[in-house]
Amino acid sequence: MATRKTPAKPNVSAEELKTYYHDMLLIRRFEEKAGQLYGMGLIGGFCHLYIGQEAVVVGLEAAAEEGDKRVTSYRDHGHMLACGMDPNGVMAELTGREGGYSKGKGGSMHMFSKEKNFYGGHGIVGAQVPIGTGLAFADKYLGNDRVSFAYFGDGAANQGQVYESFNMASLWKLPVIFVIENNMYAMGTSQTRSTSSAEIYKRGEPYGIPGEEVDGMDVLAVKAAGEKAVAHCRAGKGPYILEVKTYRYRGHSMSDPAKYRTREEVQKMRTEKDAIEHVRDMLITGKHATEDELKEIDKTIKDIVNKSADFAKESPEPALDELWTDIYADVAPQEADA
Ligand SMILES: Cc1ncc(C[n+]2csc(CCOP(=O)(O)OP(=O)(O)O)c2C)c(N)n1
Ligand SMILES: [Mg+2]
Repeated sequence: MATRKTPAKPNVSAEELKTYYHDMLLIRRFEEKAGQLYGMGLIGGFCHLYIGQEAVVVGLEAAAEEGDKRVTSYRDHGHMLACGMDPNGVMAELTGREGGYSKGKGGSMHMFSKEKNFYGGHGIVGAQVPIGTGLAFADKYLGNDRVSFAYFGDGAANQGQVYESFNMASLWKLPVIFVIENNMYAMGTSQTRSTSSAEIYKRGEPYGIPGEEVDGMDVLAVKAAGEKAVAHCRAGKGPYILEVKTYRYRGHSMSDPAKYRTREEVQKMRTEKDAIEHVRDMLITGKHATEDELKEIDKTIKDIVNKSADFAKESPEPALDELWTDIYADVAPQEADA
């Protein structure tokens, strides 16, 4: 894990810091609530929580602009909230209800928002990488200056399709940022047991893709790296790789007892590296916010999250005939846009 480079009093506005604090805390509290609902049997199937990794997506969203696109894996609730999707719709989808983003038929790993340019939620490890590359291809073809973020894990970085994507993205100078969220584990396998070369950000070198390592527990460092990558892509220079070092505090999914690492390892990360506590410290020590103001933010978030859980519980299950809808498109997308 890289050491933190952010000074105690960085050159950012109080408002900016408060926004990051808010956005990261929203993800954390939302995920904690999802974990509770799972425990109560209200969420079924798989559920992969993002707790610990919040600074990655919040930092990168701060570097993105309206119209940029994002696609990620099954560990996707944080990405949805960070790009502005409605917590009610996300929670209702988790509980398989009509009010969910996929009308309760997709669940945790299969949500999309055309409005927010969120292209999923993908359960097949690495599958989102060629999809993100394709999104960037579309933007290049259309001649706009949009950028796509393709997020994937350290485990997914060992997939062959990632390198096919690197090749095409570099060849055609596609505006895609490959974001490797290196949380040190792929299910129960640590990176040291699975990965021959530890510096994943260097794996673009044979394709001529620049890459860098980023401290993913420091939202300001992530944002700065994101801005650099975005500028590179928007200038037409092709893809960029960010290997963001992070850590997940919970198991791989809700059914993981996490026997492959020690409690002390998790505790050490939580106490020494937590991204939310770090911003909290900056806010308080830099006198950007008072304890009372932060309490107020905490309360606002608690209300949003509780409301989303109530909405999810009250929304009805999808009607039986919904089984036969949303299987094939009625109109081909090209015709719909014409
Ligand atoms: C093609 C494929 N192989 C295996 C799996 C089972 N699987 C699900 S998640 C996972 C680990 C992926 O780890 P990583 O890419 O590091 O992402 P993280 O879960 O840490 O976010 C595996 C092997 C799968 N879903 N798809
Ligand atoms: Mg991983």
